[in-house]
Amino acid sequence: MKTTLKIAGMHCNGCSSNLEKMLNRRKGVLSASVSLEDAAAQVEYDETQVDLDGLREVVENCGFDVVE
Ligand SMILES: [Cu+2]
Repeated sequence: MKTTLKIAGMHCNGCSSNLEKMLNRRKGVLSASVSLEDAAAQVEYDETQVDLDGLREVVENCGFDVVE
């Protein structure tokens, strides 16, 4: 499963690389890449192990928000 999440609250490369690292650590995430310019995270995940709420939780734990 692939999704693109719009992320609010990232200000620098430190923000985006931290979020990318934390997403990649989440169980069920196969690959995640975060773009500061696009304010977006592209995430490929195994939907049997993590869902959108789980991904949103990672984003919020990093101090950012998912824009609906
Ligand atoms: Cu930052």
